[in-house]
Amino acid sequence: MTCLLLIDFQLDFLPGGSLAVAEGDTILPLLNDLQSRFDLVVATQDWHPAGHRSFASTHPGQELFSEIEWQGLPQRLWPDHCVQGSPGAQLHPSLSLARVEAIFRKGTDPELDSYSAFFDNGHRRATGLTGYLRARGITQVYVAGLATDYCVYFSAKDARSEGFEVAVIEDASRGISAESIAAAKADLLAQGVCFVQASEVLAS
Ligand code: VGL
Ligand code: ZN
Repeated sequence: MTCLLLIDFQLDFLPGGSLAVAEGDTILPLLNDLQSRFDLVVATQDWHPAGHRSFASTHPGQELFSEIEWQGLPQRLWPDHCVQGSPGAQLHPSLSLARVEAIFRKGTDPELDSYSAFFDNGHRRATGLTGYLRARGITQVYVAGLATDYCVYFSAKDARSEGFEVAVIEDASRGISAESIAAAKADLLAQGVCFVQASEVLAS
């Protein structure tokens, strides 16, 4: 059984949003077309309380996009984004939700960031996604969405370490920096994660 995991296709990560991923909007048709090829479709939503510790605005004197240590974990400092209930936190209105069975929200702990759909960045708390997928007999997880080098990367990495066969749909994902996209891909390949193109999935 196969699952398509649609990561964080939210207005703040799209052109015009506060943490826009370049060309993020171009993957919308693929995210919609791919859904019919899977037994299960699940989406995620970055969902931070106002004043979240991943926001540079909560660390006066620290530079936007710099990396600090917070509670023993590396933390990149982002613009305010995906605040619970705000317009920017909404999924893109043209993302088809007809086949999306569940939406997993993450990043809700005010002090702790959560890039992965499975665990917070400290691996302290699980979101329940592993058990949810296992209960549905899922063995293969395909990951697509935003951003390749953060939430797609960490979700794929955790899916693999949780024992699923994992593929990233490369052209149905977009990332923040070319350098960290390359590093993320190298690490995932080393973990046994496959990289596929949407056309290969659509042809299957
Ligand atoms: C993300 C940075 C901060 C993502 C979420 O969805 O990749 N990136 N929060
Ligand atoms: Zn976030």
